[in-house]
Amino acid sequence: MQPPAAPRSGDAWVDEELDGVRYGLAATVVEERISPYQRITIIDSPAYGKGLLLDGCWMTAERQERHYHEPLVHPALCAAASIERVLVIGGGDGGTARECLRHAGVVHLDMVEIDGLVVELARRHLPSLGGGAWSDPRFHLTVGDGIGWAASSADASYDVVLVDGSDPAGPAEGLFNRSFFQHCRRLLRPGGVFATQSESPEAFRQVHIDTVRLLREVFGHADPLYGWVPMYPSGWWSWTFACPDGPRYREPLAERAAAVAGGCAIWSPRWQRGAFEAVPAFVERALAATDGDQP
Ligand code: SPD
Repeated sequence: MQPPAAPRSGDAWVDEELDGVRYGLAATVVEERISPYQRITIIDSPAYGKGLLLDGCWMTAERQERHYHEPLVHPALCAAASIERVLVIGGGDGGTARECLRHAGVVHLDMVEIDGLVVELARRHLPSLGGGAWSDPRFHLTVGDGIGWAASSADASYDVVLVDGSDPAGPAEGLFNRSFFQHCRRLLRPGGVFATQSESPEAFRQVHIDTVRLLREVFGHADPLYGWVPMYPSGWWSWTFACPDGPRYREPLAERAAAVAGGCAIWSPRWQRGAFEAVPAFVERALAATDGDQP
């Protein structure tokens, strides 16, 4: 991976502002559109290339997206008993689908993204995100409501369910609630694995803790994994993995891991083991208190 480059003359600061802190890049706005769901902004920055914001919040950028997509995808795809049928809810830039389809065992991937304009702009301006996924015959895109899709899909219809949504406000709010998670559990086949981005333990502390707690209640087993997405609020990020029949997501199957690890910039089996262990003490205490132990 290249180190970030210096600002160009003519670039302005493009910032996400949260609770009195700014997270910004020197960049030029390439295109901005209002969809029925949100404001979609495409920028170009010397540091991280072209990037995407939704309602002023950073989603992804060409030279930073691997920090986010690899940790969401590979612990789940390297652990589920089978990976024939995968569901991605959200993920309109295509990065999550691209990483899933690097696994040869995936036969059918449904991606359900609510905002067709995000897909259109990502394909036009950020083609490396989805890469070959958009034309892969295993890939099936539905522009529609992922929450409704989960509610109406048959029991035990997927091996892996991944949620790649934005923060819990606007169209993504319903991706953090009990009934949605209950449907995701219902969709899993035996040995199936669920994963979702679970916000920052620093910038979205309570949302993060509440999400891990709720997933433990709904699935029986759930664990957060910690990494870094430098452009996101605080830079410190998490993804939470859940499975009804035990924490099988913690240890990747060697053969599947070996097939994808060489093409990864961030994820490796060793990185994953450390990332599951890197639970901050305040989160560990909060979760232990929930489980009935002393904090
Ligand atoms: N605060 C940003 C959370 C965004 C998570 N989804 C990013 C989409 C990348 N595919």
